[in-house]
Amino acid sequence: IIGFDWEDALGLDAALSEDERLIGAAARAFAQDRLQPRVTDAFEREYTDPDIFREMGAQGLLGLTLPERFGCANSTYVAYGLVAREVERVDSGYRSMMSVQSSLVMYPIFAYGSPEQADKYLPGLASGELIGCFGLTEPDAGSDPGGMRTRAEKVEGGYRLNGNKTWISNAPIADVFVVWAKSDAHGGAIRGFILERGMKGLSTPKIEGKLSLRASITGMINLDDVIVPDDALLPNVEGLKGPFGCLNRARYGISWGAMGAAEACFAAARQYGLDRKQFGRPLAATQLYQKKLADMLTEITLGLHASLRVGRVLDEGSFAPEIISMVKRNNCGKALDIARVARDMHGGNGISAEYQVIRHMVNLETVNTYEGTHDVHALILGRAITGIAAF
Ligand code: TGC
Ligand code: FAD
Repeated sequence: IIGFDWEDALGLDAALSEDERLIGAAARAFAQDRLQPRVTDAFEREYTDPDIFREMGAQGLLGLTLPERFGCANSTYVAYGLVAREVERVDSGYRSMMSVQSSLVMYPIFAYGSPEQADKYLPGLASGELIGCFGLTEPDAGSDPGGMRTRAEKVEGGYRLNGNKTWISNAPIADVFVVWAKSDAHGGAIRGFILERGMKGLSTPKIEGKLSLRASITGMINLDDVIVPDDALLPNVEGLKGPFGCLNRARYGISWGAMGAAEACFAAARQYGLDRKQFGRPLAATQLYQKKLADMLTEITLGLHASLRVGRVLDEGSFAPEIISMVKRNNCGKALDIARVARDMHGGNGISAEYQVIRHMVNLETVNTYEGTHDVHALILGRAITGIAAF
């Protein structure tokens, strides 16, 4: 008889390699020992500790899938997903810091950069000595990044960049900026540029007053006649497939991360229901409470296994981006539903920072929106299903 394990109902653990299991366990220990104790205070004070990048780097969690010669683990996308799950079990903001660094900054430098660019930036980004950010979104170009206004103009020995990026994770504390702009020297095509802190005309004001993802700093990247040298251009990609190639990886990681946040909410609601008595019995002894737990566990289990399958496909090397849209969209939407229900199951205590669920709930509002909103991913799938773009 195979016993039922509510923490691993369909045997995810058994489907992992030994290495993946070890990486997942190490990430869990790191997240619980180092991140969990500081998150409530960080969220309350809207404080992002830059040391977290160095701590993640020391733990080998940054750029996990990239080669060892850059100080990375050369591991699988499944392992990367497990790390995202463990970090986001604590807080979506901390996972955000990790995914931007790994998938949106290190990956494009590795995949589209010159060997010199890779050697210059990747070791520092892997150790967390350097902090990176990714500038695609603009005030008037969010879901439609093709409508960006940021321009790169050819000048002698380099390019002059003008424009404004907004809602950029890590920007106010970043050292390295992967910025996407339309380049006149390339017929107006979108190209990637690597910028550095301290360049004249580059400023990164913080966006204040977020009520979601407060432990992860967000800002703008303002480019006012910023001159970059020729070798700041990412030479090996042109067009929207550049940023989307990075987003595929980050969106995939988010699909695991969102399930980590959902698992935290589910486990908290289960324990609360066992501990809390009303009408002379534990809340968990009521049919409604149990139905909610059963729904949560089912969605988490299906979501995790779908992400595992997508991870295996990514590790095989060729994939349709739509499968990533499917798990990013589904897992974010389900995680948000689970967090809202878990919040309700905690009654009045559910709105308190101490019980954590409302922090996950408000964080997941962001996670459901960034890297392509829930509806934009529906439209990506709708286009693949019907052959008609309905954006
Ligand atoms: P479309 O015509 O569909 O495509 C233009 C070109 O891009 C290629 N492409 C992809 N390539 C690789 N992977 C993908 N997923 C791709 N999707 C598209 C496509 O093949 C084409 O290439 P080519 O060679 O023919 O030119 O483009 P569109 O303008 O119609 O786009 C529509 C849509 C909705 C798919 C797209 O714009 C979209 O995904 N919008 C959402 C925007 C988004 O996700 N922004 C994310 C900003 S970064 C962020 O949020 C970071 S938060 C991080 C954190 O803190 O964790
Ligand atoms: P809009 O595109 O204006 O969408 C508003 C609403 O309209 C949404 O519900 C959307 O689904 C809907 N909608 C849009 N188009 C359609 C359509 N055709 N049909 C039907 N409905 C539609 N960006 C970066 O580049 N780098 C980052 O590091 C980054 N970090 C972020 C961190 C945070 C905390 C947040 C909140 C955002 C971040 N973003 C980042 C930006 C994020 O990717 C965008 O917010 C997201 O892509 C949505 O764009 P938007 O906010 O302009 O919304």
